[in-house]
Amino acid sequence: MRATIDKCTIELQQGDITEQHVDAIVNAANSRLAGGGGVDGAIHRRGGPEIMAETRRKYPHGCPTGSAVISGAGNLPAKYVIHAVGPVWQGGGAGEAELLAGAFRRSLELAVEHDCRSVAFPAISAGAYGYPLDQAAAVALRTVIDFLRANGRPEIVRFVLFDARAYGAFAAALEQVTSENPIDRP
Ligand code: AR6
Repeated sequence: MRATIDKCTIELQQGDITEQHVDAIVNAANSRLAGGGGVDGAIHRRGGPEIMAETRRKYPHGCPTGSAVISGAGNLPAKYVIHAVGPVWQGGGAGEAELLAGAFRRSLELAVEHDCRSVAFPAISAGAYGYPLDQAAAVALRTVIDFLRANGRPEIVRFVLFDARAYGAFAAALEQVTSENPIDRP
């Protein structure tokens, strides 16, 4: 599924983010940038030790929740890995939506600053961090659409969803967001 915002495209795809041939892939990291399971585990496993060596050197204090930092991509096909830190779900009253939006916004800013034309995101916070998938999808898509409208870049933003349930949640949220706020949906 895809949607067009001005000259940019949002794509939804089911698959593995480590296999994406895009300029930057986004990691669902933790604030210590210490590695872990899920997307983070897959990225460091396939990308090799270079990635963590670089983040340790450049970001010894980690990255605050709601923000992101950038590194090279080691052995992965992408050029960069953007390490975004989403919030742990605590019921919705602890500023989770704003923190999740911040992680997406800062990732997109870093992508633009590094001239990335294509960026792939996972469903940040919707795995180990427990953010309800439908709500995570709505925040992610609204934030990306607002950013693309304001900045006209990056050209391609792809959401790579690991399973059919996550794909379905993002597809439903994209339908919903685009019907509230009509955009071109070929
Ligand atoms: N490609 C795309 N999506 C994936 C992949 C993959 N290879 N693997 C898992 N997913 P999570 P979080 C999906 O847990 O919730 C780590 O330990 C997964 O099904 O990776 O932000 C970090 O170190 C889910 O829908 O990220 C942190 O401590 C989504 O990606 C913590 O987990 C996000 O799940 C971050 O938790």
